[in-house]
Amino acid sequence: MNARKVIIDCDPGIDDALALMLALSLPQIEVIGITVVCGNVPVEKGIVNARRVLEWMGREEIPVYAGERTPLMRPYVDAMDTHGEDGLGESDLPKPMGKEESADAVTYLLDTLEREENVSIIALGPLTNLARAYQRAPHIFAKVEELVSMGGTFRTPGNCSPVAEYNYWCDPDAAKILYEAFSADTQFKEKKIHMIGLDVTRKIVLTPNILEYMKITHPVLGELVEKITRFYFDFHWKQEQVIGCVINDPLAVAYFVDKTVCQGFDAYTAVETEGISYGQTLVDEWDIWKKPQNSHILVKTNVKAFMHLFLCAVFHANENECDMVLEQILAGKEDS
Ligand SMILES: [Ca+2]
Repeated sequence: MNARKVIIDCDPGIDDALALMLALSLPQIEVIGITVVCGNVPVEKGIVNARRVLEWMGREEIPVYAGERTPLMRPYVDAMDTHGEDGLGESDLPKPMGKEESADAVTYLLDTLEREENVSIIALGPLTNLARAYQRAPHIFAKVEELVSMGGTFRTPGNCSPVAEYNYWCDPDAAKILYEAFSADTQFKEKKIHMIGLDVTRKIVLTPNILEYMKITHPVLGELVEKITRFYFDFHWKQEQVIGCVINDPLAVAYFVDKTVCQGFDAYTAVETEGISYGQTLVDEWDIWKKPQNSHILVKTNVKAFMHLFLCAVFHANENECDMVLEQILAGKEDS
């Protein structure tokens, strides 16, 4: 199998850590670099967490680059209330050995896209690094093979305001620059931003039962996941009366390798940057504006297919056994 070359742009972050674990476990993906952006946590903490995950997965050779430390125009608001002061649920895990590379993330992104063919980006945080790269060299950034972005929301409420999801709310100007580019800049040649928004990610809940199964199939990684999600479990209970936690980012990775995990439609999408609805994604589902379509909006997801992929790839679950366990755990929840 020819693995596809991917740069993961992220803000780890508990669910980013889980997404990195998935990406590093899938034979379909070759993670060539990780770029960190300010988001859930400041860049310095995000780098430490990315390196922690690389250590857990025995992949310390993958380079990690420090990206933008503030959004393009707005003051920076982190999400450490959700992810803990360390970004990994106050898990107090040992510091990793490595450190970040000397080049900055934006320079690395552009150098790599210029030098190599068929490089895709999976963006799991605010789009600041990518917008900066596009602003600096549009013709190079437009070479990106595929861009999957966890962010935004179409029909379901936001998580930072009634209409806005955190990544695009944190840096709406960056999101706007990229969505506009994919609509108006012909260099992108019909490419779309694959928007994995809250419509689909909210369906992905890591429950105590699934966590228990992770610990049975791979005790070392299962216990790490338990350590980093405990805080997140508490947050979800207090905030939304959910037992377990929503894990947004891994779905973007799963969708990248298996397009049947989510279904959606093409549309023009605008990002609001002003007023009380800033960060909102306005999806022109009915093509009222008649603008070139810039996005593929995912609205349905197969929870069981995602969990199966995640558990088999990262935790080495047996395929048949995993099927049976998910039947028990997810009864009536598939294809939501
Ligand atoms: Ca993230």
